Amino acid sequence: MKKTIAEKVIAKHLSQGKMEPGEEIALKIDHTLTQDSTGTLAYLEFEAMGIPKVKTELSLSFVDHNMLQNDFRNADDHRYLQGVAAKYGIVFSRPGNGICHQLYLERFAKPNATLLGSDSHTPTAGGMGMIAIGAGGLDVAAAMAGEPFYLEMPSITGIKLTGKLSPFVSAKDLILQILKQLTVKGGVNKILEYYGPGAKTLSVPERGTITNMGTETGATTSIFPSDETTRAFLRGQGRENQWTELKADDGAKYAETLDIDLAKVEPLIALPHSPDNVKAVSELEGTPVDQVCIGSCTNSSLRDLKIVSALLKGKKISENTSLTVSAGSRQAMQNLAATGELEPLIESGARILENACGPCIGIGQAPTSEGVSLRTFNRNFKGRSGTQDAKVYLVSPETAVAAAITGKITDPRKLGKYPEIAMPERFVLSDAMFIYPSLKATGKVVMGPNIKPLPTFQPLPNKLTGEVLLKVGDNISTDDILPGGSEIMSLRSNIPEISKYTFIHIDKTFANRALERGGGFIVGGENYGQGSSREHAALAPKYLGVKAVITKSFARIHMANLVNFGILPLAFTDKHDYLGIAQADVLDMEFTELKEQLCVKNLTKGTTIEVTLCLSDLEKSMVKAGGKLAAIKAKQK
Ligand code: MIC
Ligand code: SF4
Repeated sequence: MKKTIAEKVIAKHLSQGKMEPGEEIALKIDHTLTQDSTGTLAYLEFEAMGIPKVKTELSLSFVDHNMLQNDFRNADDHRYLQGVAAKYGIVFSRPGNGICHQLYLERFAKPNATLLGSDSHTPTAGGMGMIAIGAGGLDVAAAMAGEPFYLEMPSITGIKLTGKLSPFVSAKDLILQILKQLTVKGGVNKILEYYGPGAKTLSVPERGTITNMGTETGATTSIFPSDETTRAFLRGQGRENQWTELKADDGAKYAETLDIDLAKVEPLIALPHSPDNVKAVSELEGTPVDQVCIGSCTNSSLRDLKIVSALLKGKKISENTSLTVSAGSRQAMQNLAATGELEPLIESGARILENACGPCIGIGQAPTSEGVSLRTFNRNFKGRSGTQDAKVYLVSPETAVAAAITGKITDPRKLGKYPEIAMPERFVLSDAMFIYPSLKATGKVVMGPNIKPLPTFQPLPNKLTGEVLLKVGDNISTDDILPGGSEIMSLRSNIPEISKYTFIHIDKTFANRALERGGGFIVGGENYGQGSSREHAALAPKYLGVKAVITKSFARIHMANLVNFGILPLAFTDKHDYLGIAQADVLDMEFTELKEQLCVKNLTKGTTIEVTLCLSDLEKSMVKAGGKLAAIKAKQK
């Protein structure tokens, strides 16, 4: 059979199942990645599994999200993570080293391998020809324990690129164009595979920008071929020996294809409050801009910083606009400094932040009330910046600089001549901020007072009764379910405390009501749980007693997280039934077996509706046991 590149990597790692779209498959995982804000739970879960050392080829623990140390809590998390890494054989990336996805791409990604990460933007490494998938912490913990990763075999969309991007148009504009076409749910259960002559014109970091934001389409992952460009990047990183070629067989078939002529892509911008709300920058020209933020795992590579530096050279930022720049890694920052290209940033008035996620997840730099903020990031969900009424737009680094200089949304093509930037043949390399575990090390694991034990849950009863605690609309993100920001995120290791913030910006009475009523149901629209991989968005509702979530459809990672924590993910068999349920209705369901079709009685309205439970036998057994951890423990007994 002629294979696409995704099929080749999957075939090499397939430990169960058939590579047919919709079939459950199990993949051997070579590498795992965690970051601090999902990592503490992932490692508590891993520790509960009782495995002495990780069983993967390589496992990495990064600290990049909760970087503010306003009190002991985040610092204690960092200390816990460092101790766990040393004890269990995990490479630890110290706070300040940079953002997990950027660092992983630079130092560890290699073609033809698999990566599972407890962060939804793990597919960034697809820019290196990997199958890199985001998942909940528990799935990553299971992979560290040597378990394969189970998923639905996605269908493969081929995206054929021809031509070359024009001056002032970059990879971000291309992925925004794709998002406009596919929307935030168009990629669910798909792999976006890039090919064609246009793909060759894109550098590895540019490919990383595209695969990073493929996540916003809901795609399982995105992948580029591994070619001479990949090889040159690895050579520059002193890792050419890890290069292997990866290309699709001639005549390989895609389930569907998109054709994009790169020369026709223009500067684009995603409007508040969704990454797929895309328009041409030229349509919004003149809108005053209060803040510009450059960075995040989407646009913080050396390539991006160099173009920003070249465009800012000799210029000052507008006095009405604040500009922040956060490099994706210490390496990118060091290389920028080595060639004197950091200077124009400082000279221009940019505020240079730590190499971390920072403003992307509301850790500092919240915009002014009703402020307009242009960001090179990947998500602009309402309130994510830390200011509920701010208007966040997503743009390329080129468009970001144009706004920082002029103080308003400006087509970057007006900035004059597009500068040529030279990428180093050999990067300045320093791995000093990685701590490699030694074979003998045991590591001292210290838990601060904010790190609470994982809650345990009972098996699912055969009768579920309760109130609809909340009814929400389409595209509810995990940021809506359990928001980011420094205050709430400092509680990531403390489920009882963080659960108080569940749905806080949608309905601040939710947590109390759920506890008072002894739990209940949530009703949602399409693409429920889009966005991040944070399992807290499932674990906190579970802690509050949520028994089932009934929606028109789910986002992939969140649905897996619900299953992992024993919440039934049910879909309306007939989507019109969504209209027949109201908040506060009392629902009742009884079953002897978890069948694909189940009945839900609405005791308030006196109606009965059918819902679909689309789970494999393995997943059903996990929900029944009260979650994945309970199922693993039951197996060990
Ligand atoms: C995000 O971008 O939303 C995050 C913060 O990186 C999350 C992970 C988390 O919630 O800790 C993600 O993308 O998975
Ligand atoms: Fe960090 Fe933002 Fe990337 Fe999430 S999307 S990993 S918060 S930079």
